Amino acid sequence: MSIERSLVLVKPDGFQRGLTGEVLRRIEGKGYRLVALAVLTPTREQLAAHYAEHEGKPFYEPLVEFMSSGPVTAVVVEGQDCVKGFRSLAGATNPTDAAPGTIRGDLGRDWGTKVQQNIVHGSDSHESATREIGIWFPDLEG
Ligand code: DAT
Ligand code: MG
Repeated sequence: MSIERSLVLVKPDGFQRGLTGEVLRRIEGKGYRLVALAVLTPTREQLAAHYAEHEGKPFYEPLVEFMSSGPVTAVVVEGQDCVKGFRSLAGATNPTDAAPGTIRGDLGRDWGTKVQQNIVHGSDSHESATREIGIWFPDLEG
């Protein structure tokens, strides 16, 4: 049990659909704090760093293409075990599989959308969170 930070992105589909507020409401409702927030269109360089673990996979190029297609909201979230906790709020990667009650389960669209259009990103470990926060908020203090 520890207070930690996680890096959340409201992806271009979520941003475009006006779901940033809904995502933030769920994060704050859980008791997490917002430490930093920015609206920006990611560069391919940022995305290459962010998604380095997926380089070479079949979905990598479409993912980077999609993520650089428009603005996202990048958020640093802080709270008790919030890396795991936000992953629970987000639900399974594929919105079709995501449980009702989760962001992807409630808001993911199954009509003509691809898996990468799953509204949010959340860091998958404490180490990933530290690495990703450095990419999106290089000037943020500890
Ligand atoms: P997550 O975002 O749940 O951590 P991930 O890190 O495995 O999932 O993958 C990063 C993103 O890539 C994911 O949000 C959507 C996309 N993706 C993952 N697996 C995919 C697949 N099999 N086909 C298409 N897109 C995929
Ligand atoms: Mg991931």
